[in-house]
Amino acid sequence: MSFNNSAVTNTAAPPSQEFRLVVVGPPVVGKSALTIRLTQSEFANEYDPTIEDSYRYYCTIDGIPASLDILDTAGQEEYSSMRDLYMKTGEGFLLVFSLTDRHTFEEISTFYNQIIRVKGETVQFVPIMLIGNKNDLIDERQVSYEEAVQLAKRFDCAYIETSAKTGMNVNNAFHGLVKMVMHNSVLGVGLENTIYPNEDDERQARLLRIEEEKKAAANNSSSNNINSNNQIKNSNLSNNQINSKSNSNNRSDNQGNTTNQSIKNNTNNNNSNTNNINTNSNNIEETSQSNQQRSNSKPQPSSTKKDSGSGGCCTIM
Ligand SMILES: Nc1nc2c(ncn2[C@@H]2O[C@H](COP(=O)(O)OP(=O)(O)OP(=O)(O)O)[C@@H](O)[C@H]2O)c(=O)[nH]1
Ligand SMILES: [Mg+2]
Repeated sequence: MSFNNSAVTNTAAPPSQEFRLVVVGPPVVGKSALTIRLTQSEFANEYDPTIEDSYRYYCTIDGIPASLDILDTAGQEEYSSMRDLYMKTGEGFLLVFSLTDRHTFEEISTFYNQIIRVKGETVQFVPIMLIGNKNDLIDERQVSYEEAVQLAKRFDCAYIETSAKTGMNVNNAFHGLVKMVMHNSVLGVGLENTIYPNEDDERQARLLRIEEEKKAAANNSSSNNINSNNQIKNSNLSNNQINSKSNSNNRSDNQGNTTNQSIKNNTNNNNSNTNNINTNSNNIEETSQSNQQRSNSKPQPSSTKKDSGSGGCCTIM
């Protein structure tokens, strides 16, 4: 059984916004393995049932220095009494099932319903990333991509397939969830390799924004027009302006070195404007590594337990 109270000491922690994420789901689906892959860039091959572990992870997402307070929870039923508390305090949830175990897929609704029951009392939208883990075990797959996407649509959340073993999409899963918390929305927040609950809405929103940008640029250029030749030139210019504006949205998210100090900044950056869509996605820069110290301790309230890990970065669609 693991109940760790770990601490990581890095240097030069930037002032950061804190996000409280909770990893939930049935036993043996890979919740701990995913968390360890993100925070320590390792694969935990051994199964050590979790009671509750807490991790601190620093990174930069959408240019914002972020401090992730990640709670890795117990899948085992005997610890289910702890769920209400961490669901209350969590801001975003990674809802993990195993692609190789159909039973865990069927069980995930129980966790979802509990999150909605607990969080629904205080918020209208709950940021949730549904995760199908162990996608490296292709031959053992028991849950199809399509039915997982259907479930995500029913939950009105995003879906992503990961492998803690290979590391595939692990950063995207955690960072995508942070973006949902930041924007208080699942649509249009720029998730990578992730299925939106409603792709048509997402596409429509993006097209609308591009149209609006074109109109605005055309208006600007026509007011500067002196003759038709100039209009053509200005129209070309406005197109370039759109491109240049779009390009400026490309991100280069650098992960900083950190300390284990707990920096509490304003976490109420709930921007619900779903038009705030970034359509560019392919600039990623990752710098990382941190010194890590881990120590075991007796169970404590989750809010007092802090671990830490190395940072990473994510891409914007
Ligand atoms: N092949 C493969 N194995 C994985 C993956 N993720 C986790 N595992 C293995 O699955 C087992 C269970 O992983 P854990 O991360 O401990 O599971 P958990 O969900 O934290 O389980 P509880 O703490 O009991 O709730 C371990 O032996 C892991 O090595 C994965 O992506 N691929
Ligand atoms: Mg675990």
